[in-house]
Amino acid sequence: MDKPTPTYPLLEQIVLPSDLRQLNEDQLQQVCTELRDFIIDLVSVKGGHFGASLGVVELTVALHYVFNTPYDQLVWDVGHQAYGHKILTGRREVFHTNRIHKGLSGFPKRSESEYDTFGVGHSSTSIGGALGMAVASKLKGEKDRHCVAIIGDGAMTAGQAFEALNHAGGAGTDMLVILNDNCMSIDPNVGALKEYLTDITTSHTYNKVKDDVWNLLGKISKFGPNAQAIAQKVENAVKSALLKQSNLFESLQFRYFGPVDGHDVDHLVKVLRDLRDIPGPKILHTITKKGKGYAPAEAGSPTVWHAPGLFNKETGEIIKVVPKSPQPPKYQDVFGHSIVELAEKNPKIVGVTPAMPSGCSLNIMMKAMPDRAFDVGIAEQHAVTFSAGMATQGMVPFCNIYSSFMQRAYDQVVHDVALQNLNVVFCLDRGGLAGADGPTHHGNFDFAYFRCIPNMVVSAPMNEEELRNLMYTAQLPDQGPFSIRYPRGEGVMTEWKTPFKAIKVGTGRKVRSGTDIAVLSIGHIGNIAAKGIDALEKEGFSVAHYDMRFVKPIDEMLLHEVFGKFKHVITIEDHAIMGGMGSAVLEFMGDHGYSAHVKRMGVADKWIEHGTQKELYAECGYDDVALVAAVKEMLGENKGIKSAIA
Ligand SMILES: Cc1ncc(C[n+]2csc(CCOP(=O)(O)OP(=O)(O)O)c2C)c(N)n1
Repeated sequence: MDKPTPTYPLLEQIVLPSDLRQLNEDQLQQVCTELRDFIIDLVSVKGGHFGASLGVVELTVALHYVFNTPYDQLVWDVGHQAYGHKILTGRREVFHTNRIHKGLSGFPKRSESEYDTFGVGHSSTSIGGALGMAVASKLKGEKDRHCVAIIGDGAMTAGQAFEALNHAGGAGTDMLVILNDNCMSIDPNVGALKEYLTDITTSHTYNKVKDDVWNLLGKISKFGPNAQAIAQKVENAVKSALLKQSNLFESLQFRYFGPVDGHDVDHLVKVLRDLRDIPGPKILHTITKKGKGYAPAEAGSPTVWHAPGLFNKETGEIIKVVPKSPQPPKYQDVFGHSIVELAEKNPKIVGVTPAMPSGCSLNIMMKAMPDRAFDVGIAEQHAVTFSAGMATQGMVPFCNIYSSFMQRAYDQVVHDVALQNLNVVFCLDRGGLAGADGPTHHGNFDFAYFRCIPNMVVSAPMNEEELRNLMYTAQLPDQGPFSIRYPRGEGVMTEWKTPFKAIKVGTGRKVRSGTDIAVLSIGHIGNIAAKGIDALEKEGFSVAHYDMRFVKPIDEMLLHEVFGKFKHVITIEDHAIMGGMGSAVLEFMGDHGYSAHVKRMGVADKWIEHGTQKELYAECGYDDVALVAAVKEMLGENKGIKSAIA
């Protein structure tokens, strides 16, 4: 029987980068074509990040071709663009499990592969990570080991990236930073750095110097051991240009090379070979296009094609499942529309997002009120301090940051906002288990990390109406620091445009009465708990349900009622068990001398991998099924039937 024609003839010969390195240089373009097709074929039917990986296909192939990976260390920033890297490093055959429960992670992960040198998901860590590796190599005497950070122009806007450049440049460390410039973050990149990179790309001076530099670099391989001398000449050439135009990276003592076409794999191979042999800190500026090589993505919005979901790869049509009946909106969209409504009435309200306008839906306000809504770049710390500054002047900033990214800005929350008791409203999006993005993006810690900060109000709505009312309450005069956290995805109310009403801070509400046991929930997970309680009622259990709304101040009146009436209490939250709402309830019980059997349901003290939210709630044991089981375990299987008979 004839062998079937391989779909990806060259790619299928590559299990590891060592196989890639066996190929001739003139085969690399074909590898790029096949790698791109492979990504398109799989992401179109499985979903995931898309545009960024297509944009670095040539860079990925060239890096693994030139560098001796995994001995040489490639450090990808954010990691959403590393699909090509994964496919070339032993994971092609299992790539169809990408982002699926128990499958490959959507981001580089040390435990997954020795080629994944640094776990990532949050941005702007690559330069610092690679610098640490380079310094460690030097200390260990590994003179032949190369460390390369690959960072996008969006990720480069973060202070952390500049902190690392500053350190590396000052220390003169041998390392290469590749600045992959596609002018895009998820949304269009913002700020002065973006303008600067555009200027440098189009500057005649630099293009002239670039040619001089390449001429010199062309000689470097011939010079071999004299690389240092050549490097000096390169430096002088660039420095002479600096007299005419200063270069930001040069002033940080990096040697700057480029810009080069990041889609010309042959040229990239030559350039990387040359740079590999130049000592000291170097930066190579590559110009790429997000979605490169897939016409609908190149022609369409890079924001949409960042992670488009499933699509028909022939037509480029993004597949949208049209529900038969109206569905509840996403919490994100309720936030986006409600802030505009509130801001129309209250001129002090402003909106702030660190680079997530589409993700958190602040883009609705940016469109409606461009002067009052700010995308500050990937700069969570700055977003918080900037909000604090505005709050000192009587503005009411709604600073919307994903729960896991807020971890970056903890000191700013403590020092700049809470200590000064400023009225900044923190809207924590993606609170709880975030789903397919996995542990880097789960927002499991915010109740715990905010609850211990004096002045901070910590709240979470159970539905759209509560989100709107909490937002309304938070902008009333003199509220101080106020956090409102909600999960990724849809709420529960199709009719969600409810009139705004103030909620008394620190009050929960009784959702349903009962006599056998009390379930205390916080946030959206309360709806899933309610499903379990429905099932339990059908079996004859009488379960009281309270929606706490606030973790802090916690509703003490409500808790006196609960502990006065019930010997069995369950707390349930989409959050780490340690330090969250359940912990606050236990503290109350201890402080007031109550005694009851309290079971806390939430995320145990371990890392939770990726999967759908539903899969993860089940895995972590706090979905409706787990609640039914927990109630039965606490009360005894037949308690419901007995109480029904009695
Ligand atoms: C600390 C942090 N904030 C926000 C994000 C969300 N995020 C993921 S990718 C991305 C854009 C990155 O842009 P860039 O570095 O230019 O890479 P590109 O997608 O353009 O290749 C953002 C904002 C994140 N991953 N980490």
